[in-house]
Amino acid sequence: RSLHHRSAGIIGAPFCRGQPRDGVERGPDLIRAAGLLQKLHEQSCAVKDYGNLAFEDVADDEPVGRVKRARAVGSANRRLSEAVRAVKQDGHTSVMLGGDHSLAIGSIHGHSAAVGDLSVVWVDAHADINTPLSSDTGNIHGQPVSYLLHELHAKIPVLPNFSWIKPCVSAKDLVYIGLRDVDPAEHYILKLLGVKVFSMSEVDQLGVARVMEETCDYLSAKVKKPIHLSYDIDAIDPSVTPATGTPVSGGLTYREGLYIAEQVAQTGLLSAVDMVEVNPLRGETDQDVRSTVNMAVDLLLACFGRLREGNHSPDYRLPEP
Ligand code: Z70
Ligand code: MN
Ligand code: MN
Ligand code: MN
Repeated sequence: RSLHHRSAGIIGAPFCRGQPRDGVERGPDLIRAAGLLQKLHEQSCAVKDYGNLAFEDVADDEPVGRVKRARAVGSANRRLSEAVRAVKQDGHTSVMLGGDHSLAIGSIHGHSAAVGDLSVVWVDAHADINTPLSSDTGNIHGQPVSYLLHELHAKIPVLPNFSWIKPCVSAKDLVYIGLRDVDPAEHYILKLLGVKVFSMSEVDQLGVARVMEETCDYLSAKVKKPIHLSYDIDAIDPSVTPATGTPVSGGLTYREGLYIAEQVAQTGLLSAVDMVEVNPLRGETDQDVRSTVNMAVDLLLACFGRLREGNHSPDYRLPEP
């Protein structure tokens, strides 16, 4: 299968209200400035840039219980959902550049609105599956999966600007890779629902090759659903990607992180990808930021078929003397 039958539809989502730290809204422009579009083009991938979404400022966004910035997060994700749905209806593989991980609500919701049932590969140090009531921090970037799962629907209270969200993912269609900072409530939920989890411990035990073999077997066992890859840059070890809100030691290496993206791409089922939590203000040096953004770009290139062994298009011909 050749590279250039895929096209990328890029949506920038400069949004940070799902967590407390400024800077993550700069992700989309940074990732573009590192040459993402040109590099995709150079690997024969058609690209359409839909630009950055404009999110409305929400006044008086007081906490609802412990949940912070619910109105802003609900409103931004409603816009994002419509945008991702349009990108999918235009026939592209959707690329959502965040922004914080609360944006997975709108991205996955809009993807599902366009294509129906899908599977989700969530690559992250965190499970992001707290319910609004189980969350200790109230930060919605630690909760997106809870709004999306059918099985947790009854545990989700009413929140302002959240009533449009309909759960659209089944627990059996979700796979986690890279977990190493999971709250007790999250661990309980993962066990209760029998979610497929490859924590860093399983990466240590099995190696990344078997983790991806099992992930792909698991997801293609019955019907082959389109895959939504939601990639939190903090899944990667902070020695490689320090410029993120909550770095957690013991993460995926550059090579393991890339291998995950390569293998998901090789299934031919990748239909949408999120690249989130790149925060330049959290890097101590320019090199910290460069290394983090470079990882994000390399992961996205792998999502569109770039292989470390090299690539060539099917019509390649050697120059004749
Ligand atoms: C914690 C919470 C978190 C980052 C998600 C942490 C959540 N479980 N942190 N992504 N970077 O607040 O719910
Ligand atoms: Mn901000
Ligand atoms: Mn996350
Ligand atoms: Mn995370």
